[in-house]
Amino acid sequence: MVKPDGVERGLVGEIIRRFELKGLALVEARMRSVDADLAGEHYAEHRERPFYEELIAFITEGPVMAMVWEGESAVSVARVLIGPTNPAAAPPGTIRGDFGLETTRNLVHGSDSPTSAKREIGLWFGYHPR
Ligand code: 3AN
Repeated sequence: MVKPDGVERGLVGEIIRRFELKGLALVEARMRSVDADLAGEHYAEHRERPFYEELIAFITEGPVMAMVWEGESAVSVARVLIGPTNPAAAPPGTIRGDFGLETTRNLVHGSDSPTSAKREIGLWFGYHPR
């Protein structure tokens, strides 16, 4: 998902370009705004964390580009392209390393496992892949 900061800064095309050049295939994309219910479901595992309120406020501040990408090791490959959580410490060449500075406004969300990806595809696109 391209988060509100990435959409607002006009980075959707650049982020899609990087995934496509790597060889992943875009199979779903939907630009949409996020209400507090969807945000809370999406980030349910972070509910007890100190940054939770800030995270929900941020993800609901403007539209996001939700996407489904397919390919060999898609989850781990996407996470390599995205880079570590804190953009200030992310290496150049990664999306966060090239375009971000702050941990909350870190441009992209990527599912952290195939199990999370299936749950999130259900949440955002309403179907459950095999
Ligand atoms: P990632 O997106 O790199 O998998 P997670 O799953 O640990 O990171 O955290 C989910 C989101 O919560 C991050 N993308 C980031 O926006 C936010 N977040 C994580 N850690 C912090 C933190 N220490 N301070 C502020 N926001 C954070």
